[in-house]
This record gives sequence, C-alpha cells and structure tokens, in this order.
Amino acid sequence: MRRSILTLAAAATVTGAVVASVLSLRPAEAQEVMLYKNPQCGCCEGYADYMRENGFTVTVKPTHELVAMSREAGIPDDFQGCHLSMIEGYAVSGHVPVATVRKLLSERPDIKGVTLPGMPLGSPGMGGEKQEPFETLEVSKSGEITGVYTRE
Ligand SMILES: [Cu+2]
Repeated sequence: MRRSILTLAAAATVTGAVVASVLSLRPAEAQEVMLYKNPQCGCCEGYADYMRENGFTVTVKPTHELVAMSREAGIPDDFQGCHLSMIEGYAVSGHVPVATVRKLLSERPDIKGVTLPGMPLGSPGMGGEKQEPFETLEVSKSGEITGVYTRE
C-alpha cells in the first residue's frame, strides 16, 4: 500500500516536470512564419517584412505551386490570397493584418485558418490607398468559408 502511494507520488512529480519543460519550450512571442509565394511576387516580400517588423520570424519559400499548396492548406481557390503563411498550424492566406493574426493565435479557434482574398489596396505589404475595410474570412477545417473573422 505504502509502496503504491510512493509510486503515484513519483509519477506525479515526473508528469509535472514534463509539463513544465514543454511549457518552457513555448515562449509567448516568437512565432515562426513559413511564407510560400510565387518567385516573382514583390508584395509578398513586403508582407514578409511587415511580419518581421511585428516581431515574427519569417522564412520565405518561393514556389510555382502556390495555388495547389494553398488548396492543400484548405483555402478554396476563389478565396486565395497572393501568398500563403503557415503560422503555428494555421493557414493564413494573403495580406492579413497582424492584429488578425494575433487574434487567431490567442483565440486559437478550431478552424483551418483565415484568408484575405486577392491583394486589397492599402493592406500590409501592398501599396496604395485603402478603399474599404479588410474582411478576413474564416476557413473551416473542411475547407469552407464559414464567415468573416475580422473586419478592420
Ligand atoms: Cu500581394
């Protein structure tokens, strides 16, 4: 009897140590972004710089398969942005403002990701004057647009 209590106590201590070490591997801010873009895309580089300026670590990967990759990541063809960022397991397609990315990473909804289709003027990394609020759409795990995630 006494022995099994000691064993339980030991097991609990080990579990606590494992949890503590896993938590310590996750700093609050230091998110990695893997950004896939067409080799020629300049505004995509602009978006990479924008994310770096906001404290993210960005790796840019040029690819000729962007549409297929975005589709693979769950973004429907008609709603794809001009590049694809993978951030902590979420697909973030297009020139999505960082406030929306932060909201996604803090709320951690059970979705595939978000997308800001096309290349709206005035969005992060794009030039020009903002014409209207940016509507970032929510993409479900089954790859469907299920609503507006943010309007800003
Ligand atoms: Cu663009």
